[in-house]
Amino acid sequence: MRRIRANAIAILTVAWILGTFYYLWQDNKPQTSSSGGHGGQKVVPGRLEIHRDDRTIPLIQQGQLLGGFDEKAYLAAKQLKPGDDPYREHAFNLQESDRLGSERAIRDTRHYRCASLNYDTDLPSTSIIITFHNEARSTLLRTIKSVLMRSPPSLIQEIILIDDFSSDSEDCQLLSQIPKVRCLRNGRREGLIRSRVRGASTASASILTFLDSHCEVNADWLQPMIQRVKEDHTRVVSPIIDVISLDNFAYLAASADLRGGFDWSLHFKWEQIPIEQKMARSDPTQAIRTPVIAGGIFVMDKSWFNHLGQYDTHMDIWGGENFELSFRVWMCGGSLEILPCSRVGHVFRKRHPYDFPEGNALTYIKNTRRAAEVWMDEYKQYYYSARPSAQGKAFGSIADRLTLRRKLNCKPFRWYMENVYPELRVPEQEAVSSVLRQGGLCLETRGTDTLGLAECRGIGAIRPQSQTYSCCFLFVCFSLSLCVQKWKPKGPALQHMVSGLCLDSQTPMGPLVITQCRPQMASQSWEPQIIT
Ligand code: UD2
Ligand code: MN
Repeated sequence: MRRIRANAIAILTVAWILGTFYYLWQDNKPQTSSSGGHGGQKVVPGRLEIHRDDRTIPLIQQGQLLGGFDEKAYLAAKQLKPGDDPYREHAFNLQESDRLGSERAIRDTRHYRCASLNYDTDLPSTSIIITFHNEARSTLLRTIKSVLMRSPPSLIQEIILIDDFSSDSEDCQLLSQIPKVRCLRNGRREGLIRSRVRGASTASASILTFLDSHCEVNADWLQPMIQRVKEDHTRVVSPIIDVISLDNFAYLAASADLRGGFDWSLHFKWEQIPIEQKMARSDPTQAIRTPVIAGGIFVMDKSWFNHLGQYDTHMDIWGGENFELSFRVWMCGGSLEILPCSRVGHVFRKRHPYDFPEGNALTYIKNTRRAAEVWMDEYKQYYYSARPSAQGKAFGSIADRLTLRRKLNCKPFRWYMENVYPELRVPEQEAVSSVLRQGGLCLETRGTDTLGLAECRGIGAIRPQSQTYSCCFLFVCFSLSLCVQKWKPKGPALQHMVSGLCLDSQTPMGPLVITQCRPQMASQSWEPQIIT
C-alpha cells in the first residue's frame, strides 16, 4: 500500500517537473511582432490567438513560417526618406503601411454564422498566384504572410509571385527564401493578364487562387472557396472584398449585399443584389451569384481555367480581363459567385501608380473592345454608343478567341442578358446606333436646322441620339438644333410631340415638312436601320 503511494507521488513529481519545463519552454518561444498594442494575447501550444474586442482570429504559429528569410533587412532596405510624399510611388500611404509591420490582427468581418460552418477535411490544395509591378515591399510581404498565417498549411501548395518587370528584381527574389514562395520574373513588362497566365501555367496544384499584391486575407478565407470549387469545378468563386484604407490602412468590412455589375461602357461597379434575390436569401452564408467579378481575387479549378482558354493574352497591362473572363465563364457553361464567408481585404486606389506604355485610355479601350467584339454579339453596339471613342481604335486580331468561342460552343450574349444580368437595361433598340431610312434614302441634316432625304452615306445622317434614351425615353429626339424637339413613333410615322403633326417627305429630294399624320403613306414611313 505504502509502495503504491510512494510510486504515485514519484509519478506526480515527474509530471509536475515536466509540466513546468514545458510551460517555461513555451513562454520563451518568440512571439509575434504584432503583440504590441493589440490587447490581451494568449499563447496556446502550436497556435497564437489574438483576442480582440469581439472576435478571435487564429494565427498559425510564426516561428517556422519565414524560414531563412530576413524580414527586418528586407523592409529596412527600402524606407521613405524624410520629406518624401508617402503617396507618390504607390498611390497609397506608404508611411502607414511600413509602420504597420508585416502582420497585424484584423477584425473577423464575417457574419457570425460563418464561424460555425464545417468544410471537408480532404479539401484539395491550391497554388496562390500573385502578380505585381513595383509593389511596395511592406504590402507585398503582408499579403504573403497573411496567406501563410490564416490558411490551413495543408491547403497552400505554393505561392507563385510573378514579378512583372519591377525596377528592383530583389523585391521578388528575396521573398523566395520564404518556404513555399516561388518567384518568376518577366523579362519585360507584360501586364497582369499575361503574367497571371504565366503563373497559372507553372502552378502545380489543381486549384488556382489569384490575389492582388496588396491584400490581407481574413479568417478561414480559403476553405469556403475551395469547398465550392471542389463540389463543382465549373464554379469560379470570389470572396467579399473588404477595404483597406489607402490613407490609414484601417481594415474595413465591406457590405455583404453587393455583387459585381457594369454599364455599357464596360465600367465595373458594385451594385446591390436585386431585391427579389435578397428576399429569397434566408441564409446569410449562402453564395451570391454575380454577373461579373471585380477581377483580382478569385479561385478557379486549374483544368477549367485551361479548358476555358485561360485569359485573352492579347490584352495588355490592366483592365477588361475581368469582363472577358466573366462573360466566358457564364456563356461557356460555368458560373460566378461571391462567397460571404470568405473575406479578403484589398487596398483600393484612386489612380494607377504605374505607367501604361501605350497610355491608360488606349489600353483600356483595346482590352474592353476585344471583350466586346468576341463576346457581346449584337449588344456590342451599346458598348460603342457608350464609348464612341473606341470606334476605330486598334485592338488586334481576335480570330483565335472567336475560334475558342466556337469550339467551346458557348451561348450567345443574349442568353447572358436574359439569364444572368437581366437588370442591365438595354437602351431602346432603335434609339441608339441607327439611321432613319425611307425607301433607299436616309434622313439627313441640311445646314443646321433643315432636314432632307439623301443617299445613305453615313456622314450627316440623322441618328436618333443615344441620349434620347435618357432624356425622353421612348421618344426620338433628333440631333443638333432639333434635339429640343421631341418626336414619338406613330406606327411607322414620326409624330411631333407638340404639334401632333408628322414628318413627311412630300417631295422626295426636297426639304421635309410636317403635316397631318397619315402613317400608312410611304412618304411618312420611316424605318430605323441598325448600323454597327
Ligand atoms: C482591379 C482588380 C485587378 C484587375 C483589375 C482589372 C481587384 C481587387 N483588383 O483593379 O486584379 O482585375 O481590376 O484589370 O479586383 N500589375 C502587374 N502588371 C501591370 C499592372 C498591374 O503585375 O502591368 C499587378 C498589380 O501590381 C496588382 C495587380 O496586377 O497586384 C492588379 O493591379 P491593380 O491593383 O492596379 O488593379 P486594381 O486593384 O485597381
Ligand atoms: Mn489592386
